Amino acid sequence: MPGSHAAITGQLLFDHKRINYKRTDLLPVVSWMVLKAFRFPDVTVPAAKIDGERVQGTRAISRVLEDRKPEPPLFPDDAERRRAVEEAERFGDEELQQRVREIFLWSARKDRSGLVGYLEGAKIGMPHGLAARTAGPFIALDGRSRGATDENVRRAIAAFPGMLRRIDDWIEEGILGGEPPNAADLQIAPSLRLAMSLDDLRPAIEERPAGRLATRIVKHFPGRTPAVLPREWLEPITAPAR
Ligand SMILES: N[C@@H](CCC(=O)N[C@@H](CS)C(=O)NCC(=O)O)C(=O)O
Repeated sequence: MPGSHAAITGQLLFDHKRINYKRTDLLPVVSWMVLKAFRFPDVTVPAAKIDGERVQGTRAISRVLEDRKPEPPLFPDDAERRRAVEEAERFGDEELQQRVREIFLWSARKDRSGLVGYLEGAKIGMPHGLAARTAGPFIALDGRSRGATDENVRRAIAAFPGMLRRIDDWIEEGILGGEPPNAADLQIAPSLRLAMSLDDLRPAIEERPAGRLATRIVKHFPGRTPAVLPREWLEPITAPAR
């Protein structure tokens, strides 16, 4: 979907390598069946067919693309810097992306009024308004299957300040934020942009280096979700630093 952070990373990787691709939009949950029908081993996007080979997952895609078309590079040549970029990419994939997903799915389940925006430009074979209006059970199922529980969401919000500090530090050290961007920039920026589409989280992100990096890399991110999270859950990101 246009508002899927992992799928945006997939697109940015192809764009970075200047490789043309045909994008197929899939509604969440329906995507599980379609990906199985196309014999992908897992049920997540991005899932790509590259020269006939099925490649699934943002980190698998970045490696296959780097291997097939080394220029422009996604990873630095220097071994130590490469390890640092790979660690930042891993963090973006395994930690940040999932925490943001939990918070987004929980929030979208509470208030679907902004959902239609995340479909901007999608070709899904039905009017976007209808898809958004009937999305309730799909979001609920997706939320359950991806662990968007109260407990996980509270934990994700509590982890947010530390994750943002880590990203700001990487920017200061030059591991993130260089020009052209590397695989870790392209992994992390879409997750930050999805987080910034939530009115509850945007103020804690947009004015810091992490937020500016995200906006530079993902110029336009579709969708917006109103503030719905309980105030006390948000204390870790709203309380003034002591
Ligand atoms: N961390 C993996 C997984 C990506 C992932 O979970 N993608 C989500 C969309 S953002 C998905 O396919 N969700 C399927 C679903 O939950 O219905 C990656 O970066 O490729």
